[in-house]
Amino acid sequence: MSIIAWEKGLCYHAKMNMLEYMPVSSRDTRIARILKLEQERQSTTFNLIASENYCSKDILDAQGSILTDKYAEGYPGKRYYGGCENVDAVETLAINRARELFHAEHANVQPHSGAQANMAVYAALLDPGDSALGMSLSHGGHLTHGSKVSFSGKWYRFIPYGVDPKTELIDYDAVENLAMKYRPKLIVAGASAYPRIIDFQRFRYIANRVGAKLLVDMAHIVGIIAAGLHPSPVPYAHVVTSTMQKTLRGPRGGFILSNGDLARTIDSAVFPGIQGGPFMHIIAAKAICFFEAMQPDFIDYQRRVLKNASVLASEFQSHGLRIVSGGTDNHMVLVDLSPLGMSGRDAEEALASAGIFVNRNAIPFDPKPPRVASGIRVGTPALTTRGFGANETKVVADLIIKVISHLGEEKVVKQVRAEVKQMCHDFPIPRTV
Ligand code: DSN
Repeated sequence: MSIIAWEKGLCYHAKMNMLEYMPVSSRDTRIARILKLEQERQSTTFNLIASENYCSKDILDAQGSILTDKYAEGYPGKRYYGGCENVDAVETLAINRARELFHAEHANVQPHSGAQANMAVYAALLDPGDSALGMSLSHGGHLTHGSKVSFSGKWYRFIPYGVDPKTELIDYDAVENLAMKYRPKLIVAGASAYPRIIDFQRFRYIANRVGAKLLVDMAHIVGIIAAGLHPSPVPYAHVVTSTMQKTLRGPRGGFILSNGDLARTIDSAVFPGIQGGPFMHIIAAKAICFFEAMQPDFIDYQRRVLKNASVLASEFQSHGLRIVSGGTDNHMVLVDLSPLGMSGRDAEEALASAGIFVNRNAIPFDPKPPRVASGIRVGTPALTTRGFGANETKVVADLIIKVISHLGEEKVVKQVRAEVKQMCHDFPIPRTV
């Protein structure tokens, strides 16, 4: 394929089983080339990063649509700009679909990201200096759940909770004790690297005991919840935040669900509290994403995501790897590499050279710093979108094991890279989902 084709704005992947067209800049050829390289990377490698996925072509198109040109500060019917009748219809659809999908009284679809959704909720429910409980980053929580390097840990007094050292499951008794001791105004449940079901009912019970509000950040498991395959936090939490781009397979962005009585407070915390004009092109893509998540095939997809994760966990275990918490209930597996004398960084880099992308991740009570980490987090949403089933996932597990058990062996890396490429060729990214 020549770069001339790119400069005309179209990319044709003759090697793929499908025609894949990708709009690119006709003038900025440097960016066009980089996009081409990224397309090549995504097409020919395994993506096992638990927070990534491949959205549909409809969602991609909406993100590149003319709605990007429209300012619409405010909310449907209450804007600060003229000409908002069409974007009002888009945002109303997105709101109604989010409410329907998750059985929520109120939805705000404007947060630009999950971090901004959390920021808005804190702005709505807390004053600077107020106390809150959040899961420690080093035990699987998220930066915005009170990490000292994030605004959340700088502006609010977050007290971290974690997992039991033996079971590696959330220690709900310890959470309750911390809540009784510190009487926080807010308890944050939810995680970025926790492979087990979270007991939202128990969290609400604890929140009630101390008169705290409960926020559930369901960003990682949102798609599984939408499919009814993980208990929903909506009946228990006062507020729920999420991203769109992980298991939900949507555009990048965030949203917030809440009880009706918090609707005005949440809305004004998002706009004008922490954001200006909403990204209407992204909100259109969010509406499409909610629509796609209501279709029966989405439930089937999520079942396969879960099945593939459990196949990964048991394959790893059968080869002697230690899996944090002994297994998985969701889309990810956390592998402790310390018994192999290897860091997460070493494994991540070796796997990347074979075309397999995962991320280094701290394991609970990790003695290594986060940039090195003792584990890797391995997720199945993206490869499942590609069409991988249990058989292919077993091969994926075997290839991962092959690379990490032959660290530094160039011949093995080459062999695995060739197998990865072939499987990617056989299972192209289905942008027609
Ligand atoms: N850091 C993202 C993840 O990979 O889980 C979430 O923000």
